[in-house]
Amino acid sequence: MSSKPMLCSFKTCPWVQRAAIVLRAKNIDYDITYIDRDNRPDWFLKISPHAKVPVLRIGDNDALFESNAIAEYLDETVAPQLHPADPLTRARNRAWTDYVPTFASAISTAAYSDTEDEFTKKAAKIAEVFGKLDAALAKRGNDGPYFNGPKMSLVDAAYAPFLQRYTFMDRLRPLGFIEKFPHLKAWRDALLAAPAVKASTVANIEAAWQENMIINKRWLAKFVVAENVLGAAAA
Ligand SMILES: N[C@@H](CCC(=O)N[C@@H](CS)C(=O)NCC(=O)O)C(=O)O
Repeated sequence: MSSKPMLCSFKTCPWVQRAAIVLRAKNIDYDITYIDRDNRPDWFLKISPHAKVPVLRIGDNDALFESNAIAEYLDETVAPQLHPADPLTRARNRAWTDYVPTFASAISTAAYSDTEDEFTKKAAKIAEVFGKLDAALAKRGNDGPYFNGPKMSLVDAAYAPFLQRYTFMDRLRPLGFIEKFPHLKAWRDALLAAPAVKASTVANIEAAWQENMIINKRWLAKFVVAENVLGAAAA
């Protein structure tokens, strides 16, 4: 990669975080530009066909969108390779990576609930997606701590942001789901402790996430101690 890539982001976006984890895991020097969600600049709208983040700008003339495409591009162009070399393992990894939007949606739709009743109904779906991942981890044929063993892979980078968002929810309102899935819990613990994951967000990500709950008037916001977090998303 000839010049420094630039990642376009909103402060708390988990899909941007996926790309940032890959950049960090490969020690790629990059810039990050935060876009105002309510006032997206023209230069950004020109390079983001769906007006979404992440977009990775590469050099003066190229830009990529979609976190999975960005992650794969980085993996194909910058060592060390994070996707496994063995074709069968790689295909299994891809298959589980394809499940990320369903997994993410179970967590996000619960987090965005407006009432307790809605939250309880939506949170039930989390146990279902957790069960599937736990079974996949149990069958993966290695001792972890990551999906493919001791080295972090693209599939790890894809799930880590959403396991982190679940953890934020769980700390506000204990849900008791992950404790039922020991393989998933161990994976979550390893991912959240990984240096590439820790370095992939703003330092106050949990406070910024909590502030978003308040700003968007979500039901979970009632468990946030407002004075601890106000201003975090802007900082
Ligand atoms: N499939 C996309 C999802 C990206 C996405 O949904 N990003 C959110 C922010 S976290 C977004 O830009 N939403 C558009 C909006 O808020 O209008 C990807 O993997 O990159």
